[in-house]
Amino acid sequence: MKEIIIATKNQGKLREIKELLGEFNIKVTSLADYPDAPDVVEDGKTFSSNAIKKAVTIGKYTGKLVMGEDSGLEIDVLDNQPGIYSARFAGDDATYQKNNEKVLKLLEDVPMAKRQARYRCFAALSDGGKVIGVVNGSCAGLIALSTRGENGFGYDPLFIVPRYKKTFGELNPDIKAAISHRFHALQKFKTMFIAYLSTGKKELGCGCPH
Ligand code: ITT
Repeated sequence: MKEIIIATKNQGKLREIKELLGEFNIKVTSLADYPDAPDVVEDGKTFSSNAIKKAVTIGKYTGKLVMGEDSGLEIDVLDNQPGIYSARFAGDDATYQKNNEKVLKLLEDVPMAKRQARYRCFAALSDGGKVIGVVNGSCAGLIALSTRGENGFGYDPLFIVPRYKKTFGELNPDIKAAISHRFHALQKFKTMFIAYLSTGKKELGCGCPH
């Protein structure tokens, strides 16, 4: 069975990506299955460059198909912070709770009408370190006045989806899976992946029976 490695240590992301790739007859692994893989230093200035760096570093190390995913939250009134620094917004020892507290503190005096935000997700595909492509998706929302709900991970207890007037923390994970930034990026990723696998076969003259 073919394998794709998701170059992540984030269990929340991995759970969602596995779910979204569920229909594929492919083995989905992650960095937990490659404990000696090199650390990826996320020093890119954009989500895209960090996603590519994850895919290329782990692709070169393993020689396999790899997805690098970089994502985060952009808040309008904070000039799109935390952005690429979402995981470590409250510092190197940041936890999801500390990050959420920092967001709430910074937005203390900001009324609901000015709390627009969006999640963004970039997903890069590499084959043995060669970049095949990078795709992205986003999801618009509002930052709540306090954390609400236990579902999801990261900023989800703060992220209100206007259509439901509930946070991703409160909403059923199936709803997040159908509308999130990751869902939109992964739809495009699947198209790119299928196209690559079919061209790859032709180029390699793989000896398949057809
Ligand atoms: P890897 O680099 O190992 O993949 P990471 O958590 O450091 O893990 P990122 O650098 O891409 O990954 O940072 C993503 C952060 O953005 C994540 O830790 C959350 O704080 C936030 N985030 C991204 N997607 C999210 C989502 O669907 N729900 C809640 N928070 C999310």
